[in-house]
Amino acid sequence: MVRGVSVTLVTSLKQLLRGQPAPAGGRKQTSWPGLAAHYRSWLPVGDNTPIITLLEGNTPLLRAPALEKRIGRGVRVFLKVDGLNPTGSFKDRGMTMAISKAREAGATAVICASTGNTSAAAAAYARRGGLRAFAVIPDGYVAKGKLAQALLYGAEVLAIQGNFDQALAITQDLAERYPVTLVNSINPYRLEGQKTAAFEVVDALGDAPDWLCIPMGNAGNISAYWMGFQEYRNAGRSRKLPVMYGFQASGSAPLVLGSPVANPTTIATAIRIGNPANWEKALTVREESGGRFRSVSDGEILAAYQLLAGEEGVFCEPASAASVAGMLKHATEIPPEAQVVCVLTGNGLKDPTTALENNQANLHRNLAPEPGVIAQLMGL
Ligand code: AN7
Repeated sequence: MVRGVSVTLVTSLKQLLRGQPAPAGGRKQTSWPGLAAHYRSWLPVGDNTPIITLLEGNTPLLRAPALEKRIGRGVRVFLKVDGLNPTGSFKDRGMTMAISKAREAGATAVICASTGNTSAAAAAYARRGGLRAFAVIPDGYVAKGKLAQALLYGAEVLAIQGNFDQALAITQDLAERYPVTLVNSINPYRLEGQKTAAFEVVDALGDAPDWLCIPMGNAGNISAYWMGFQEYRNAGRSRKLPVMYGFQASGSAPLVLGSPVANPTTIATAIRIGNPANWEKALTVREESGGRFRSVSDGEILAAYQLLAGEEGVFCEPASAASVAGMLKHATEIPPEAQVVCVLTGNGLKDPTTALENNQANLHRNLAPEPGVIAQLMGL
């Protein structure tokens, strides 16, 4: 009993220190309140900020035994499964903040350019907050699930005959000339929200990992993670900082090549980006963390994508598998016994087309509805 009381007291004290009211009756809060409430003291959230939330964050950090077996040498591998956020990607972390701050500032409409996930998240949070949402996308290069989400969440979807980089340029121009708030990762509140993923990793491991592997498109997420790791280290929540490994698809690898790519290509449409918006920030992350930017081929991405689903039971989208493809490709660089976190940014269900066209399983169709026919195919 005494122990229970003291735990409650410590919890209340912590909440008081963070400027949060203790739950009514002094009871320990047991359900996740969303990342803006949970990490409130670390975020630009004030008394007048209406928090628009779908209870994003608090995603699993899952051990990956099949990957560990491949790498060996006592290396421990964890997957940050951010595809389990409310709209199925890490974008929700940034969007709860961007939309809350837009509402606080009195905005009535938001706009984004997107390869898909940003549009889904922007639409969901905007509508939840009573705002209009506009999404400018590259026609024909957004995975089906993401487009379906944006439409169902009630966004105005504007598909251009051009790529993401052109869509972003148009979007920035419109946001300057019209009363619509830009919610791409140039919006600083996006990175503020996304840095909470690094907090969660440290909270789960008790310290920062040795390596962090992450896919890069606009390089907003790698910049946000680095911000989170630094803030936690500076506050004494962790002792070390990870080495940051950013991976791009080889047909869309401007940060690896050191110059923009005019016509980016890759099966991982989420990161089909030739001129990243957070270019300078990304270079700073690489330098400060002693990290590396590397590219992985579509074949390597698809192999990691299938391995994750087939051996770890984790279905992520192709862009997310770039982090694991990169880790496996450069596994010999990982120190023995090191802890590695691979960020899985989006859910596999986002892109059913790629899954159906790239798997080793047999889909037996047009079968007679008879047990004998089925049993024969089962080979039992
Ligand atoms: C699954 O939705 O840019 O390096 O418009 O959807 O922070 O850009 C998506 C990017 C990685 C790259 N994984 O993150 C968009 C968009 C997935 C993604 C990235 C994206 P950043």
